[in-house]
Amino acid sequence: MEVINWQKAKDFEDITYSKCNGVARIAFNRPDVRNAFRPKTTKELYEAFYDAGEDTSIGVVLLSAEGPSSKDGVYSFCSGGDQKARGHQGYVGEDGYHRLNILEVQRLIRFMPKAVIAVVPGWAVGGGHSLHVVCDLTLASKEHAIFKQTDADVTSFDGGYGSAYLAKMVGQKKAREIFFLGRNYTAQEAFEMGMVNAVIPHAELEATAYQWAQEILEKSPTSIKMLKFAMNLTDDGMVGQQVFAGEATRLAYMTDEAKEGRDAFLEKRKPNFPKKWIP
Ligand code: S0N
Repeated sequence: MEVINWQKAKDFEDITYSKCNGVARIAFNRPDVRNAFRPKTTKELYEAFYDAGEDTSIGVVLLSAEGPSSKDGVYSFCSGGDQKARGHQGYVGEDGYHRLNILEVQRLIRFMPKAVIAVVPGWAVGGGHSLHVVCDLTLASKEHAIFKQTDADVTSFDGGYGSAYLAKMVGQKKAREIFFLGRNYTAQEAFEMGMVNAVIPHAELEATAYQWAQEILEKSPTSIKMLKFAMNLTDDGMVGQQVFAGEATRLAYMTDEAKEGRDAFLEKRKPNFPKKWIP
């Protein structure tokens, strides 16, 4: 298997961010609190995802996690919103404002024109569970991954992609069971429900995720982008249509018609479009 030579892309406190051969790896780095996210974490996630989205040398993003915990050796992907950063109005940042912005991170993942793979080495809980749901693919550790929804235990719930989109993925009854009972599910159970793409031996998880990314990178970038947006479209309503249609417009710019439309305006004349109505 290829040696993966991750290069640090930027220093952060709550996450790590690195790149290698067309792949960006963004990883939670608060293993002692099961990789819970606080406002600082979501700010850093947003910045890293935005950078990966803009970087034309990057085609696939892995959302993973560092670990295990130095306290007890337990692995986690993410345990959602940091309950210690929660005041009575919501999650509080270092600046004293109540905002978490995890939903903005979700939207970046959802609308970025690149495949995003959740790499789940351990606990995926609460808002951490929702993040794996919103990623395009999920790979999970056979030995350590556990999927669980505690939103209804702590009254900090995701009524968007984390629940409603999950129901489209695993079915209404199963999604309601996951949220209403808050049970633990193994990687194999999550695979059988249809919310995990593959169950991977823990020692091979990261290398396998990188390998899946390399396979995707061999495909046509425009096809991957358009397929992702097409699959999102019906669930995302008018915004889904806007995102897909924006790419259709971009493709239309490349036609002779678009060139003629622009040139006619600039030359102050009537456009003379090619008289071909291709069916
Ligand atoms: C993950 C769990 C199941 C692991 O259990 P385990 O292995 O028994 O470990 P613990 O002993 O419980 O934990 C080890 C240490 O880690 C700390 N810790 C764990 N999770 C968190 C957390 N989420 N926040 C803060 N600390 C955490 C423990 O405290 C412990 O520390 P020490 O050693 O110091 O005692 C288990 O830990 C668990 O259930 N965790 C809580 C999971 C949870 O309820 N998460 C929140 C769920 N809700 C969300 O995430 C909502 C997200 C959100 O923000 C949102 C979503 C949609 C719309 C809007 C919003 C929004 O609010 O903006």
